Amino acid sequence: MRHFAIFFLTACSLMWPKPAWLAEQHSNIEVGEPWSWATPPTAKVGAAYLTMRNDGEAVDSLLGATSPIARRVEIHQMSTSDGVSRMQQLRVLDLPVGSEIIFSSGGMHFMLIDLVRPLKEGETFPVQLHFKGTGTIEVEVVVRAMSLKHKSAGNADPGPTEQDHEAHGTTQ
Ligand SMILES: [Cu+2]
Repeated sequence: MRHFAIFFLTACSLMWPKPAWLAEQHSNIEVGEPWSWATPPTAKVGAAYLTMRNDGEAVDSLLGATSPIARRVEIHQMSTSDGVSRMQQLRVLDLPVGSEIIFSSGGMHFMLIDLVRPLKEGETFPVQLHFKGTGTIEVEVVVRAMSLKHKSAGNADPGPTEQDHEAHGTTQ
């Protein structure tokens, strides 16, 4: 029942501005714009992005995420040093009071490992975010088309390339 209530409140907050009476009950974590790239038919991994804001008065932490779309969901940080891109798995992601964390192509992302099916443009799938203080928040991730712009060379923000995906596969 509690799980359902959390889902209901999450769904509400995505559709309408939060009414004052809801502020007490709703979590202090605001999650916005969850999205993902579409994947090629044979892809085994995908990446999802969103923003998280801690509007509460206490620090919270993201402990992990799960989804029926993939066997495992990991929090990854992508960084580049000496011209080499690396993925680092974060076990815990702290959310200080007032902080906003933006997951974005080429930066922090949720790695969807062992996809049960490819991600198709226009589809949505649920992801459960597990917070230490707030508990679980479920969001619907919207799948976007992999644009030609992102595939072209020389783009400063190339997004998750086939190479990145393969790299993930081999580091497991
Ligand atoms: Cu990754």
